[in-house]
Amino acid sequence: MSLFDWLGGAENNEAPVVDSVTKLALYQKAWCPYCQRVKAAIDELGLDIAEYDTNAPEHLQALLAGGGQRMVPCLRIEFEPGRYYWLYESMDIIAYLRRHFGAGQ
Ligand SMILES: N[C@@H](CCC(=O)N[C@@H](CS)C(=O)NCC(=O)O)C(=O)O
Repeated sequence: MSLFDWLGGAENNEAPVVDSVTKLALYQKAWCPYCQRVKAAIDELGLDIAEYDTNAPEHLQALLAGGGQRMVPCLRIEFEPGRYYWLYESMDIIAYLRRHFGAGQ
């Protein structure tokens, strides 16, 4: 990981761009500090993004089935109806949200 990544500028150019936050959902856990970091960025950006707590078995199952890892946070991106990209890593999620849903976007 580069210094740039640590500073929050991580790049993930594979993650598909969508036109609305209604196509996004954050899989998270209340006590997870990495999730809190993402949620703070969501608040800062003023975004209204659905959140699913993976303490609920159905949400954990969806995350495992779709993303392949139980790790949170994970941003689910619906790039086509019913088709999802699963973006892990808090800094990548924050960079994605800032890049595509930040001020002036
Ligand atoms: N590098 C990851 C770390 C995320 C992480 O370690 N999350 C913990 C919860 S705080 C986790 O999901 N661990 C696996 C598990 O609970 O099964 C990030 O920044 O998002």
